[in-house]
Amino acid sequence: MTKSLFDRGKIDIAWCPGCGNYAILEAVKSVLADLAIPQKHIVFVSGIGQAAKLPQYLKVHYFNGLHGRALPPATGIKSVNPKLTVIAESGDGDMYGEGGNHFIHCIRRNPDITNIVHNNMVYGLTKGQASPTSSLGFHTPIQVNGVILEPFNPLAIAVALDASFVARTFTGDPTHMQKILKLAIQHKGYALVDILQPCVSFNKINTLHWFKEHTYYVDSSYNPRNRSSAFSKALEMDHFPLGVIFQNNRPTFEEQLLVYKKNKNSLITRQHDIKKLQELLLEN
Ligand SMILES: Cc1ncc(C[n+]2csc(CCOP(=O)(O)OP(=O)(O)O)c2C)c(N)n1
Ligand code: SF4
Ligand SMILES: [Mg+2]
Repeated sequence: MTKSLFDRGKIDIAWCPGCGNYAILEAVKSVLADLAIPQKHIVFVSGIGQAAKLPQYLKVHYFNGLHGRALPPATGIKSVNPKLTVIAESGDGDMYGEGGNHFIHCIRRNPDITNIVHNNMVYGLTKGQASPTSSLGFHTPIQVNGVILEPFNPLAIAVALDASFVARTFTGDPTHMQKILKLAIQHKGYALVDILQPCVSFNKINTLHWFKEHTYYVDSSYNPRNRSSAFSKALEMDHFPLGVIFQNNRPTFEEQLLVYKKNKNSLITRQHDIKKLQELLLEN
């Protein structure tokens, strides 16, 4: 499969020149092509923001939901049709702020979906307010004296909740980004990929150069199956570790659903008893 299959041809892309989102879009296309998943079996779900526009620029099925609400429909879509590859993609504000509650409970449920978060440490679309991952002291037109809160740590939260796959990568290294995205999509269970992404227009602190200086790769001796060391790794915020931070093989949400215990056929393929459904709706 070639990457160009996912191109939408001549379309307007509403991202600023130099934005890290372009590198993510190209990496996503390459990985989908490499994995050779039929396009009709791929569904993207996103919320609101610059990052959340990514599925609009891909030739796949997608559902664009409310701000911070990508994970519930992604979980639902995967549950009724487990054959699909479901990818929920949005920004740090959308996933960790407005969608923070869904982020937590989606990790607990462990649906077999991939969660890609473009972490530019700012609200890009609304022109530069602080996001949950903005650094302490980060100045914005709203936080005029600098952010007074410690940044939210998505990786530490995910490891603490026993997420089944937790990884971080960076738009400055497309090869690494592709490797991590591929592993995440192939992983069975919820897979978080936090992608450090520069916002060239509204974050003049966490630039491409800054990310290069403040990241390092976990080495080959690192064991992502050890939860205690994964938690220590996730807590490192001065220099962000890049790579697979944590991985386990706990049962997925779909596997645990009663409707699939005796009958493995996906819900989407089953005959529905409309009469029974109507009775149920009328009763309540
Ligand atoms: C309920 C609701 N609250 C607020 C907004 C305004 N809003 C739109 S995008 C956004 C933040 C997006 O930030 P992020 O998810 O980090 O995406 P980025 O634009 O940085 O890629 C906000 C606050 C909205 N659209 N809906
Ligand atoms: S505002 Fe920032 S995140 Fe949004 S497109 Fe421009 S550079 Fe990218
Ligand atoms: Mg953002």
